[in-house]
Amino acid sequence: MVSKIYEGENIEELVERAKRELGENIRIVQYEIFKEKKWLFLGKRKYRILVEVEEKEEDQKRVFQKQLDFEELLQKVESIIEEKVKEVAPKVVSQKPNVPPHLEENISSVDLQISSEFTGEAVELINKLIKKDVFKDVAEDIVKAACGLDLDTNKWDLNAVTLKEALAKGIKEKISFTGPFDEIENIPKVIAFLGPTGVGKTTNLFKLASQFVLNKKKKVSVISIDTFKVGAVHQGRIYANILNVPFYSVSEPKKLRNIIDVLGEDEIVLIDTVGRSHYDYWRLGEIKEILSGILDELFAVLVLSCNYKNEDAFEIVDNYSQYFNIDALLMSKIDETKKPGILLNVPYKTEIPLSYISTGQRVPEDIEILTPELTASYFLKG
Ligand SMILES: Nc1nc2c(ncn2[C@@H]2O[C@H](COP(=O)(O)OP(=O)(O)O)[C@@H](O)[C@H]2O)c(=O)[nH]1
Ligand SMILES: [Mg+2]
Repeated sequence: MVSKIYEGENIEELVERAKRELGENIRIVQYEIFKEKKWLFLGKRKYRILVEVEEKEEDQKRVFQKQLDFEELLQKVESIIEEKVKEVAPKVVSQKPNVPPHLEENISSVDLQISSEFTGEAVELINKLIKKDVFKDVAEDIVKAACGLDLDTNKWDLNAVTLKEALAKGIKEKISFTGPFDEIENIPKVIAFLGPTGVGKTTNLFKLASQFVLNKKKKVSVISIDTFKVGAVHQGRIYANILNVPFYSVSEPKKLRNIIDVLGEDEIVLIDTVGRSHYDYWRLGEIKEILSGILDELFAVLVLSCNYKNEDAFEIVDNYSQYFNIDALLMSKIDETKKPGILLNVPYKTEIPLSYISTGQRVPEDIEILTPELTASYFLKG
């Protein structure tokens, strides 16, 4: 705030002067008429105005600059930490207690010779899957579920009409699917989106919010767990405004509990969480702490990008599983990869059901519910 006093004989001139010096947005907060004494006589009539102006733009710029400085500092610190984590990464991976049993074997596997139990189209399909980064044992087991024993050769071959049908059948048998969240039995009231930074939590949360509100006529509220308090919730607020859904930003467990308690029974609460880097796992404790009052009723969705390599995806699932009971996987960015092996490997090995898949950047269009058929289709393209 800037304030300044102007004095003169012509009020219009004073205002003009103030505007020239302080800008168009001035406010006149005091106004006085007086006469200056000159010897024994009273002088001419004069005006005195006190003018104030909000430094709105400048203030905002300054706050924004502060945020940028802070972000820059955080990024520097985090890139140093990331480097350090990378240095010790091999040790960390080999110590993981929950690494799926066949993972190490699969990663280092050089011998991709398909089991001689298979023949014909079954071999063709297994090969297709392996080319798309599906683990050999996963590919074989899924395909086997769609096979019958060929009596002539005594080997497994497909017994469905098309490859897609066969693969969908195998996937249906070996992997589970949640179906739309609002149609699950005992509809989850509170759904939290977890996952590394940039994976697509916020955008996909709002895609679903939009579906629930517009297509299903549900009541939805969005709560952002803000562990940084530096405006990371800004994006969420913008989407919430566009969609016209209530938006809260919370950083304390009690406040979260209170908000959820006052929301209607039939309301779906979508919780967005904010991460900063791939390696900020220590923040999971912080997120869990804020969610601590509602863990019992929480439906935890882990968002994974289909373009993650197998190793990274399993490491992420492993880390998040140490803090949360993951109820569903939401797979993002299928449009960004031709080798979406993790789309089968992760649900197969971890037994966590698949839910939705995000197919692009457009909000709210680019999201679909995953079915065995749709999942199969991504492995038969190209
Ligand atoms: N190509 C593509 N981009 C996506 C997809 N889902 C999200 N994104 C983009 O990924 C970026 C990060 O998304 P955001 O939701 O902010 O990630 P968050 O940090 O996990 O909340 C944004 O630019 C999104 O538009 C997707 O399915 N395909
Ligand atoms: Mg986000």
